[in-house]
Amino acid sequence: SKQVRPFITFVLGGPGSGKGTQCAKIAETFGFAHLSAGELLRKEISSGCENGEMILDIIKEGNIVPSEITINLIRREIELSENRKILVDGFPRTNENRIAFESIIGVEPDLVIFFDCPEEEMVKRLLSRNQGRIDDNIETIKKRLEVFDKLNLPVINYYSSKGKLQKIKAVGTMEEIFEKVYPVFTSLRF
Ligand code: UP5
Ligand code: MG
Repeated sequence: SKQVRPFITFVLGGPGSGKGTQCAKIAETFGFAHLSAGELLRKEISSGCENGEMILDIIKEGNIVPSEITINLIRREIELSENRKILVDGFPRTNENRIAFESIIGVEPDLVIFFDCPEEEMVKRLLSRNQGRIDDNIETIKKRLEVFDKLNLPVINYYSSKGKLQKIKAVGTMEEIFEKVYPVFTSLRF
């Protein structure tokens, strides 16, 4: 029920590291709700809402959307969902995102997963995705990788220092990677 505090897992990793793919498997296997911050932002763009154009301009450049916007979208989804086991895919991107989430939502994640994938593998996957994403071109991919190194790695290091990080080497097939994800969730007690 809604009175129960949600169990929140942040799923992090560079662009194309397989966050979305593995989150779908986790959601299906372990009954989590899958909230992708990037998907929520892309829905805002296609809904033609007042922030849509600004969000589009930011995503096209591989930059980070203001915390307040992303957090409000995530909050709405958490409130709408009956599910108290939540995967937040691709957020927080910056320490500023992280601190804003902690203060607005008032909770810290119970678990943080980091899909660690070599850059050349991520680039290869993104360039062959072919789903018409506005940011899947080599110029924007380079920018996304830079922003990941500069702003997201510090978040990952923070959770590592807090003992919350599960780092998973994200090479091999999707199934091979999920074999490493699986025990992380079977060992949880809700
Ligand atoms: N694929 C997956 N696993 C594979 C494997 N093991 N072997 C071979 N291929 C594999 O996978 C990417 C592609 O690789 C797919 O084609 C897949 O089939 C294949 P996917 O699972 O989609 O990887 P993912 O890590 O989810 O990649 P994504 O491109 O979604 O990551 P990003 O972090 O770049 O994108 P996101 O949607 O999270 O964010 C997009 C933009 O939104 C950001 O750049 C930013 O501008 C903005 N944003 C914010 O501003 N704030 C936020 O909080 C979130 C996003
Ligand atoms: Mg994704």
